[in-house]
Amino acid sequence: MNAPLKPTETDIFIVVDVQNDFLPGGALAVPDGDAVIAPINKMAKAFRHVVLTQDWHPKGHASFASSHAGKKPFEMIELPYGPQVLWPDHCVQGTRGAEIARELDIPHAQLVIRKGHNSQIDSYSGFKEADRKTGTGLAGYLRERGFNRVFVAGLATDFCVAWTALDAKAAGFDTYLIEDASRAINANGSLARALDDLKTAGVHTINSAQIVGS
Ligand code: VGL
Ligand code: ZN
Repeated sequence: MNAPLKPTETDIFIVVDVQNDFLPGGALAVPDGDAVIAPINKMAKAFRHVVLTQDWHPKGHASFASSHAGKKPFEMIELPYGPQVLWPDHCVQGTRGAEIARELDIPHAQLVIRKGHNSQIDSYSGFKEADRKTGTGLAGYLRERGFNRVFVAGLATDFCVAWTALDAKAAGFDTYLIEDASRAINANGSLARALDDLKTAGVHTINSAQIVGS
């Protein structure tokens, strides 16, 4: 197959949260999570411009079940900004689990956006925290660099990848989520919901073959 979406100078590839804790054996392992690495490495070679995101929580973060007496991972609570899924402790700043996977082969990545560092606010999106107010600066960075199209892949499809793609679209970028280069947690129907939200928002869902051929 040819590659109808061949990357150009004004395209950016955002690789979301490919970190040890989201890979097999990690604290919040995404099923089949390591399957994203080969297609992401292949795609990244086709892009001149790549940004990484890194989930980066302080110890005792409000999204950790362990921070709330009597609560277990995957239960919901209400935080001041709205409903929050509770997670196992993961991606704690400075730990091995928080490191970007060594197998990721993208030496030309230009920026690493760390997110979720506010102890009281989660941040699935690489653009905006879960209070939906506090920005990370990524939209301004991408605009100043003159990018038009945003391609998003990584972990997990139904949380950080989807929220990042939705916020890219809301910020005015033509946005593509690469499904075969992403994997989902899929807790309580979250994948179907995320795919529905992406469709409604006008985010294109594609496969990596449309970018790199097959
Ligand atoms: C993520 C849950 C909690 C993700 C991060 O990267 O999708 N999910 N923190
Ligand atoms: Zn997190």
